[in-house]
Amino acid sequence: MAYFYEEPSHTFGEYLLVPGYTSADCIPDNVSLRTPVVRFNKKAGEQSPLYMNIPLTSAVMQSVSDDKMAISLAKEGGISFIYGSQTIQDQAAMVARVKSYKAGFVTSDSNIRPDQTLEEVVALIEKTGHSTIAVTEDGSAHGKLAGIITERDFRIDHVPANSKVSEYMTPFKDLITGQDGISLSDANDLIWAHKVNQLPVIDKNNCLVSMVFRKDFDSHQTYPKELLDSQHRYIVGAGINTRDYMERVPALLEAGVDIMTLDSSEGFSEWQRKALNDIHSKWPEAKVGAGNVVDAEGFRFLAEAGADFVKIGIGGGSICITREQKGIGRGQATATIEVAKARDEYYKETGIYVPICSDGGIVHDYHMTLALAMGADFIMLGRYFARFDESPTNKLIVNGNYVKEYWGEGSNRARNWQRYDLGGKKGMAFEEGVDSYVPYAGHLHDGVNMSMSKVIHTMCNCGALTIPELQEKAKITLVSSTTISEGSAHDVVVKNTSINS
Ligand code: RVP
Repeated sequence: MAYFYEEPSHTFGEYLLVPGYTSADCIPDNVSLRTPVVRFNKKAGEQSPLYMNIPLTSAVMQSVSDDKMAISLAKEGGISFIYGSQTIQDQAAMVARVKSYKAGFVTSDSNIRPDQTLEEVVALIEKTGHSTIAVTEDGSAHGKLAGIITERDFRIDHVPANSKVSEYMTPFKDLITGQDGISLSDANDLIWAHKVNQLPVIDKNNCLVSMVFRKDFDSHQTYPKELLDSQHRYIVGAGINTRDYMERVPALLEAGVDIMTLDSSEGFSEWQRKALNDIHSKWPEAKVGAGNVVDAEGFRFLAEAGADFVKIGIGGGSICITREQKGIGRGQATATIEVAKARDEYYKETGIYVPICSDGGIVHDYHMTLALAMGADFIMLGRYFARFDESPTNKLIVNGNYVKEYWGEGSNRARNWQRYDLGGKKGMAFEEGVDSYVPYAGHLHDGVNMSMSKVIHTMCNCGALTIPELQEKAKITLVSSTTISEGSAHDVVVKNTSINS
């Protein structure tokens, strides 16, 4: 006979945290959001081989995690999992770009040739959002430097037709440049000494290596939590599938990937066990998460198969229609609570702590705190990150509002059928995700800082200075639907509706 769960499953919106005692030292400045990502022998006093400084990862999705997102999130202390629904070469190239990015040194593929026109400069400025464009002899990223053109060199509202870049640019002979190998602080000294806004860094053949911008040096100073490897490169993750991992994994490792995850809508499967086993036997150093699962049995299966972390969630993603299409899934809060219990039992039995990640379904910032309080070591978000400037998708105006595009990996647009693949040839692919717009939310740095600030404040209300302490001390209550409506402004006419939740 089928198994029936006695209780309905619940999601984050149905819970609240009841504050605990806040002592005098329980202040936001003392809170640490550091959290483990990879399994470790906790009983033996070991540390996880990989920690994050904030408990956020960006989803393995075309519309969320590319190299630009990965750099931006690593600056904040989290990890992006670069999407796997692209060729092995393209994905490995994205990983390599993150690993070769030197904070403060920018390499742009969007350069221009001296014989191109100002109209083309304007189009490039509009496309890239950069106000300074390097001019190289052949227009390539590392071509011989011919000059620099910025939007201050001509009137963008009166662009003379057919004018050549060479007539308006600052030519090479008049540029202040730095030599390859210059440190960021020396580059910054040159920028200030010569009152320029940017410094092209060139090699001995006068070919462009990178650019340093005045604003980047300043911003570099504002990332105290940036997540770096032992060689001071940004940490980056990547999604893999259960079909081509024997080719994809070595390419990603070669590119310098720090952590991978099997990306599947349903991970309690023979294919995930086999993939984990094959990968760990061939590349013992490789770190691979697995999922998604929604119960204790699924967790134990993947933990025993060697998963370095386990991802939780089926059907709760904002763009996900799996529950409608196939009728599988579980409320994200219930799934997280049950898997967290299973993680703790597994630790008691084996001494091994396998971190768990609550994936999808975060709508309000406080849902992040709830997911952590319910036992998640970290969280994966798609919709949240898609809204920022740094996501790979177009920013558009729809009905007078700025939006960004956001589509599911199971949508016709992404065509990531591997994520839903059950092996064999039978059956037709059908959509498990939608293509959508999400409200535009500005810079990732501002958004993430605001969200983490809320998480930290709530932790203080619960008397917790660390995520494990929150998990131990949190008092979590289910609430009625009227309690939920009491929680937002009610019985008043709100004047300012811009409060960011
Ligand atoms: P959300 O943050 O609620 O937007 O959810 C993102 C998560 O949704 C992803 O990390 C993934 O687990 C899941 N997803 C991605 N594509 C689809 C789909 O097309 N159904 N679902």
